[in-house]
Amino acid sequence: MRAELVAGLLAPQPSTSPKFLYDALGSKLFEAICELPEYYPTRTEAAIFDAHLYDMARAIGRGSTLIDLGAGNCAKAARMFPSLQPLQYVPVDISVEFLRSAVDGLRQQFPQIRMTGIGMDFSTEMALPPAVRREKRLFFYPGSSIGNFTPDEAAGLLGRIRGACESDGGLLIGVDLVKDKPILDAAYDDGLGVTAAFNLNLLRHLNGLLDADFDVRDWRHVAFYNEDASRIEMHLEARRDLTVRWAGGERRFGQGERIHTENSYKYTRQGFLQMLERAGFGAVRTWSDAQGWFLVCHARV
Ligand code: AVI
Repeated sequence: MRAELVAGLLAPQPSTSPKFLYDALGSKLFEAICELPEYYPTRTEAAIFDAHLYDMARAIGRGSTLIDLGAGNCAKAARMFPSLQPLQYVPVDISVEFLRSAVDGLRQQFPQIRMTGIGMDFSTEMALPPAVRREKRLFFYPGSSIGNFTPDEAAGLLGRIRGACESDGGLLIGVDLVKDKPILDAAYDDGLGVTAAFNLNLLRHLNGLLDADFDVRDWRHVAFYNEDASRIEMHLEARRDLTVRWAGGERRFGQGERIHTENSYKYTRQGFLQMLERAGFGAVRTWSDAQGWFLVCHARV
């Protein structure tokens, strides 16, 4: 992790992986982002699920093994239990302790569902233990987190999910769609400055991980929709010439120089359906909101 971070900071165009945005405070700030009026994805996706839950359950069928990728507090999947009635629930997350307490709570509420929590970085591997039923696996990947991967990485992840679906599984996934630039710009640069705090908090996290001396007051949040690349870009920009030091190294940043901290790709409906097809999925059903801002897809093998 250290080597990866230092290599990113020393690159000609410095960058860090978006996973470093999520320390304890970063995760809380992301929860706050989801409450912002400008950040439409969370509430738009939730409204699609609320409106079509039973239609989705009919399309998917009951009695699946529900594998929740990046489960977090497991709340999104738990809302689907009454309609989907899964036989087994398998939340997967890199943050094991957080997952353990969420699953303990859910076990009391839904004693009839077998639950197997897994600590795994599913962006690089999809090794499910034998305790996970092979029949009717339903992978659940809401929140448009697929957008935080490059299209090549996203295609690789979809291919690995397809491989793990076996012969009768599927994928239920949420995807944020291309829309007018001012809406996207505001969603990632809100008036209250919560997204700015989320981005700047990365520097505090790096100070802890690298024993570095970033001063958040020397940096400013920059986020904009890059229409050519179909993605939101988040950066941290140096407010003045400065040198950052960490244990074993340092880098000089000129005023205006940026660290690229996150991309959030936006897809067209057609473009995403093609990606699912290329990954080897067959029939796809989709649900969207009236404005066509967000898409939920169920793809069968
Ligand atoms: C987690 N992910 C889907 C969010 C997004 O919209 O790309 C992360 C985020 N970054 C800034 N605001 C929200």
